[in-house]
Amino acid sequence: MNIEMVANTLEKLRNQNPLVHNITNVVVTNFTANGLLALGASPVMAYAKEEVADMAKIAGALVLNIGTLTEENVEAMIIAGKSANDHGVPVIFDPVGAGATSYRTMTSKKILNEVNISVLRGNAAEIANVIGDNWAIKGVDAGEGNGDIVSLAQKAANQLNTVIVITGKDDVVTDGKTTYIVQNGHPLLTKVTGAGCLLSSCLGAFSAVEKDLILASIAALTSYGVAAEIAASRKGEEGPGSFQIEFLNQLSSVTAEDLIQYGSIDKINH
Ligand code: ATP
Ligand code: TZP
Ligand code: MG
Ligand code: MG
Repeated sequence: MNIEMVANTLEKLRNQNPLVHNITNVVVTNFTANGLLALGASPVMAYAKEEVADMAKIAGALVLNIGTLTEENVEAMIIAGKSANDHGVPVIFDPVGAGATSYRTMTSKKILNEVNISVLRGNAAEIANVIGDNWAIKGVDAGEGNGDIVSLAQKAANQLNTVIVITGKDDVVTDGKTTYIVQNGHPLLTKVTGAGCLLSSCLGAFSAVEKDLILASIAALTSYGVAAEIAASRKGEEGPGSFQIEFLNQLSSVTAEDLIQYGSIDKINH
């Protein structure tokens, strides 16, 4: 893989305008829809168990997010996930807050058992807790852990047989065999609620247009991180409010050339 392939994947997304079906949380719904639109995807939020199977099967990707989970929407997530699996639609899962309560941990495991997940994205604490490792979590934010995120991601990928994306200051992408680190991003993203959730939905948008899920994930992380860096350079000094708006602008205007110029992607040798 090279940076031109990553840049081409962004152009493919913009050309194809994929439909992304999200079952997400009440905190981030509007930001997620606007972020997907800005990036060049077509978002839909649909939660009723009577319709989720139909929506998931016509989508380019399905994104499941347990940020404000209820028994009802977990049931809908599983119905949607099975329909997506039956129709070859990639499923992204964001186990928001796994480890913070046993209900979130248990539900994450249940979804991973019942649905074939294409990409699992979370902070280090969420991924660790999903596979039964210890890592402190405060609500939805990763606490200090003492592990190495590359080993954690590889262990999770091998255990769950899926692509793992762990985000934080550096982002790791692995399928257990091939591993990359993406260093783009900006600390102001941690001051915008839903920055992780929107990223998971962007992973959906890229997975809809690129079957190689490692390439799709790297393209999502690089586009997202470079957009954040440009937004911070323009509006960061004004604070998180101005940054959030400028970040949406930059998700829409970040170019393939920007990724070639600013993308910071390293392959890890096993
Ligand atoms: P948490 O709730 O622990 O903040 P999250 O689900 O919000 O997790 P993040 O890990 O914050 O997700 O990742 C969201 C985006 O923010 C990713 O693109 C990531 O690279 C970026 N990011 C997070 N922390 C930093 C940082 N300190 N410096 C640069 N980019 C960061
Ligand atoms: N509480 C439940 S979901 C949510 C909060 C604050 C949003 C979490 O968003 P992110 O993207 O993980 O920061
Ligand atoms: Mg966050
Ligand atoms: Mg999160």
